Formats: sequence, structure tokens, C-alpha cells
Amino acid sequence: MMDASEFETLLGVRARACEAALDALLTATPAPGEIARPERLVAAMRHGALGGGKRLRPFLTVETARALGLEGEGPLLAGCALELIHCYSLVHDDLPAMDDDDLRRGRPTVHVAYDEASAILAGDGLLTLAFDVICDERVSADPARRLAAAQGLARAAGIGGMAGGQALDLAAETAGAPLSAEDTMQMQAMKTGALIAFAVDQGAILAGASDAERASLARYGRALGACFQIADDILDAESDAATLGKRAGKDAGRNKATLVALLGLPAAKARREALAREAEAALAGLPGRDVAVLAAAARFVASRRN
Ligand code: GRG
Repeated sequence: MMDASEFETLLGVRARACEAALDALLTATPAPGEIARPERLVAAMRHGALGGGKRLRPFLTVETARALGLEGEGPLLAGCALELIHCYSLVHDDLPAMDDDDLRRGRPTVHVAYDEASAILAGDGLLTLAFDVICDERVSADPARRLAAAQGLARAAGIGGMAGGQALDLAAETAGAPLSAEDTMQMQAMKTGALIAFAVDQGAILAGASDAERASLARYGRALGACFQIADDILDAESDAATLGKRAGKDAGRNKATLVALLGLPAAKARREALAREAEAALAGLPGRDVAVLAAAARFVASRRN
């Protein structure tokens, strides 16, 4: 079993590798077929994507692939594609038309450091770059695996995944009646859960997992995503901006649909623990694989402080 401090050390090691890979991708040098990369746009994209973040999603891709016997730069690069989507979603979510935040990862948000149009374009640039990266031959020598990863990425991020979940969340804010617990769980499974579940699934895709392994990992990823979101809602209710690197207490202030509001804190915490246990239990479906890091990731997600 991997303890919490070993896990956090490994998370830090992987985060640094991810940061270096993202840094190399976000350059001012045009790629073949491009005309030029405007300096201010590149700078705004770098502000949104570099210098912070746990890099949990790339970590999950890399560690799922490793558990299935695949090492090397492919999973890291695929994880970076997913991280670029995650960073775009944060840049756009922070805009005045959405969550209207001025602080992210302990720094001013992109529209504050630059301007609103630049933040919209930086998000567009990050989203688009993600699909350039996932198509890169270095992701996998097998084009079928690259294609499956690209389609999975689109579906996790798009109308039936993150963007759709964000739309449901925003609609609920302005609707007269609050969402039910069931609708809240579906909205969250789309808004946050889809990218986390896909982080795991793309590791399985790239490593050529069997159908049975992929199904167990899908159960793990879904429980992990739900656990992550409820932990985020509990942190919003209980923590402070200095610890989080973003504003706290925002959900209660704007009647956000969260399970903390619906169930109350003690029941929300019990659900967080149950989801972490469910994620760990799903790993029993991978006999003969070293799943210690993935199990530790489930415990980390339930106990994280930022
Ligand atoms: C704008 C299409 C679009 C979608 C936005 C993900 C999202 C949808 C909004 C973010 C709002 C939010 C705070 C959601 C809670 C879960 C979450 C994504 C938290 C931030 O993720 P972490 O903790 O962040 O992995 P770091 O900074 O570590 O990368």
C-alpha cells in the first residue's frame, strides 16, 4: 500500500514532467502548417496553463497506463492534451459571463491579467491545441489508439460531457427550483466527472486494456470523478481562499446546485468516503496489475485540502 506522503511526492514528480511538456507545447514557434503565433495570445494561454495546478488528470492517465504495463512519453502527452482542455475550461469558467472569478491557482485569472477577449481566445487556443497534441504520433504508434483517444477526449469535453454539464449548471442557477440530488449528480458527472473518468480511460486505451479491465477502470474513474466533485464542494464550504488558491464560499452565495447544499455537510462527507471506497473496490477487477498508485489516488482525492 502506498501512503499519503509517498503519493504526494509522486504526484509532484509527475506534475513537474507535465509542466515541462506543456511549456514545450506552448511556444511562440509556429508548427508546420501554421502561419504565425501572436505573442499576446501565446502569453495569455501560458498564463492559463502553466505555473500551478495539481495536474491530477495527466497523473491519472500516466499511472493507469503504467498499471497496465505501458511507460514512456505517450501517456504523458495524452495527459497534457487533457490538461489543456481542463485549463481552457477554467479560463472560460472564470469569465464574467460564467463564474466571474478574479483568483485562480493563487494568481489573477486570465481575463484580469489580460482582458476578456484575450481570455476567450486563450481558452479557444488551449482547446484546439489539445486536439493537435492528441493526434501527435508520439502519443501512440498505433493510429487506431490515437483516434480512439481523440474521440474519447471530444466526448468527455463536449456537449455530452463537460460543456454540457456546465450548461446544465448555469441553467440551474437561473431556474426557479433547485435541482434534485439525482439531477445534481448527473450534472456533476458531466461537468467534472467526465474529464476525470476519461483521464483513466485514455490510459487504458493507450495501453490496450482488455474489455474487462477497461470496464473496471470505468467504474473506478466514475467513482473517482464523483468523489472529486463532492470533495470540491466540501472544500468550498469549509476552506478559505489562501488554502484553495481560489475564492471559497462561492457556492452558498449563489445558490449553486451542490450535494453539500442538498444533503448537508455530514452526509456529504460520508458520501465522499463511500465514493473513495467504491473507487478502490473497483480496482479488484484488475487482478495481477499493480494498482497501488491508483488506490492511493482515490484516498488522496477524498482527503485533499486544495
Ligand atoms: C467553461 C465549458 C466550460 C466548462 C467549465 C470544469 C468547469 C466546467 C468549471 C470549473 C469550476 C469548478 C471549480 C469545478 C469544480 C471541479 C474542478 C474542475 C476544480 C478544479 O480542478 P482541480 O482541483 O484544479 O484539478 P487544478 O488547479 O489543480 O488544476
